[in-house]
Amino acid sequence: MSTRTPLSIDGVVPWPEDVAERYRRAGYWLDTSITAHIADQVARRPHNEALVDGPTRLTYQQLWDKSASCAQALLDLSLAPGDRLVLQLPNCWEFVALTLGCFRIGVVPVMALPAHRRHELTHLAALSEAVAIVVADVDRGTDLREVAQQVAAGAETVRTVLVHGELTASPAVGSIPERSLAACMDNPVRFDERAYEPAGGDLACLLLSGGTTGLPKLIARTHDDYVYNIRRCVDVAEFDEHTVYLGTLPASHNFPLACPGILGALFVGGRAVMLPSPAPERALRTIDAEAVTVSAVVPAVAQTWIEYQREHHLLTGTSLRVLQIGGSRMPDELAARVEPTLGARVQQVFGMAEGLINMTRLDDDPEIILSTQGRPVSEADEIAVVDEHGNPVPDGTPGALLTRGPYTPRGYFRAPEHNTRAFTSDGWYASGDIVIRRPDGNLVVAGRDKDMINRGGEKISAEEVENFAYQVEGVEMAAAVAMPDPKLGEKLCLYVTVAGGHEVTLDAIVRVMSDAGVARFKMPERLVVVDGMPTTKVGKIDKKAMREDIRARLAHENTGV
Ligand code: OOB
Repeated sequence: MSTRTPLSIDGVVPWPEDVAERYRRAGYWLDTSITAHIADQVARRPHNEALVDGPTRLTYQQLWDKSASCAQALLDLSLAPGDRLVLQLPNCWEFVALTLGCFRIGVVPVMALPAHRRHELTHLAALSEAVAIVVADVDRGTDLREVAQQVAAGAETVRTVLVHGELTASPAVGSIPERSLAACMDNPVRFDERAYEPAGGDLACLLLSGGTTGLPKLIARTHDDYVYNIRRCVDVAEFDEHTVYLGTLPASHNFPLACPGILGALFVGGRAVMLPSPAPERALRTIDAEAVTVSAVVPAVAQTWIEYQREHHLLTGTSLRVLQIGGSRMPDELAARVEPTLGARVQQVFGMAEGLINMTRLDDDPEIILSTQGRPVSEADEIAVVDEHGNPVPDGTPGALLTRGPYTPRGYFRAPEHNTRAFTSDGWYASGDIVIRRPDGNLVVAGRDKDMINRGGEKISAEEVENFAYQVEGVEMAAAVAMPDPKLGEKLCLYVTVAGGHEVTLDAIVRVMSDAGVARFKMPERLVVVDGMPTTKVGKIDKKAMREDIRARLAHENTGV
């Protein structure tokens, strides 16, 4: 247990002291760091395998040593406790070693997604005032080293670029020197661990919000709250030392990182297997080869695994016991196909980087598992389902979800204005989801009242895309809405009105966004030019009408009627 007082970082919204005290007294918050829990497992089973990435296999002791080397390298690069580091890596063992290295010395990783590009990374670095950025060399044809230099040019606090892979052969004059991440992994360790051990109240990491505003918000997760998040998820997902977890969604996402995910497997002495993509062939082969017992996927990925297995019968073993599915609403028909094809029980997970995690229990009745998104993982999670005036609605009636609890922070990082909208004055977080609470306590996600498109679990803020559309000449009004997609659930469709004499194309909009360095998954996939936007009675743009319009257009095209 740490005896240090937490570092104060400007812009982190704390829980009220009386609530914090209650969480401590109830044993929800232990005043321990994330890495202290993993250190226990290192001491207990140093020679057990902790992490697998292709041919690389690391025992608990080896992973621990690599993470210490990483921590030393960060200190040598003059990073100090409380400093932020933008972390963008594919799923690989280095991701884990570096994340643990950060945790051990109180450096705070900002969990960027692999798909992010200049636009998002610059924003994340500037908002967090990051002093370092870690990227892979090249990803899907983009030179991320170049992107990192652009980020450093746009966010002046960045003074270190760490690269996973090959360094730039001949860096441009004036660019920030690149360091090799590989060289950080075998550094002799000199720092005194006890002097750096974070306090429970210290910031552990900054997660990204699903995003309903122009640019992603950051969520400050403390060691206390994240440790509790992991412990509760470990219990409900029944992880233990025999767990072999396949990490195939991007590891920087809360779901595969900590619900219970990679960190959960390491908390209980299990093993995590890292895969950079959930593409079905390699994923199914890996499940067999590594005797994976559990994985976490979005519904769109579950569907590709089912289809692939039906056709190619790659899974021959019976190791896979549980498939956690979440991130977007799973159609009930899909849920019913998982166990017969993949041989794994379904665990629905309805969670958010902002905190609250709901899960079905492994021994729930099939009806609950197949048709609800589960219930909170903690008895201390407070849930309210309310109408548009904030009044509770009866069970069985759809309403907006509000929540509070020991791992749901009370505000976004450095976003005071947005916090007044997303949080009530008494600290409830309004998730923007419309849910039905059943009398048995399980929640069913019935829709949402936030302006976001959920593209197979990847969240896109409508406002962000609309802002880009307005940069295209001729666009008068723009509205981004979700259109149904059989594979991803939703895709982004953009409605525009156009000034006389102009022609606006989807290409032109996509070009503006790519030129600005926006992640590919946010690009609109369809453009609808209309004479006027439908409006509600009070004169607001009526997105519901547009969603119905695009649904009708697609149905018409598919049936040809
Ligand atoms: C997870 O986290 P985020 O932060 O990317 O997105 C949160 C939002 C929720 O507010 C909800 O709108 C949607 O994603 N969502 C679901 C869902 N799980 C998440 N909607 C319907 N059904 C579900 N099962 O997506 C996330 C974080 C931790 C664990 C699992 C998912």
